[in-house]
Amino acid sequence: MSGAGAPSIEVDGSGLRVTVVAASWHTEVMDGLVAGARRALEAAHVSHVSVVRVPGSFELPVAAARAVEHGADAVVALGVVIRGGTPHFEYVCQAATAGLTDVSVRSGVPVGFGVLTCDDEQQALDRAGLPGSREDKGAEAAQAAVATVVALRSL
Ligand code: DLZ
Repeated sequence: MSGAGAPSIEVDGSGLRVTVVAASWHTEVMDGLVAGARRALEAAHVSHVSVVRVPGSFELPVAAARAVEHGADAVVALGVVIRGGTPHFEYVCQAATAGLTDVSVRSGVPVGFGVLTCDDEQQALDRAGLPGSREDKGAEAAQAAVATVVALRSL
């Protein structure tokens, strides 16, 4: 999937409580994603930000569900899954994607999807919001989560 066509999102998230749930595999990329999400939330004036680390992307849905139970207005889910030589990649990606979708749709709480699913580490670094990266997927996921809270409130 290309990053071309991404919208420019500017929203005011003042007063919102946002929880960032972040996996821990692939440290350098994850540090970039978490930092990007923090920058975007600060730019959106979100002052109540908490970050919860879980071991892997497979654990993101249960952490997102708990964040919702604890009153988060939005969740930002961040992870990096790198394809290996076995079908494990597909199972972890599928579980994370389906689980996060389920949490969001069932609860009505937006979950920004910042899980990178890449063929190799370079693809992930290119999207991690680090110096030299072409894209900042942590920031994009945070902006999407906050923008969706605002959009849902207008309905
Ligand atoms: C096991 C595993 C593997 C092989 N690769 C990744 C990965 O690239 N990214 C990631 O976030 N997690 C990976 N995991 C760990 C699983 O997500 C999960 O934490 C374990 O299977 C334990 O439940």
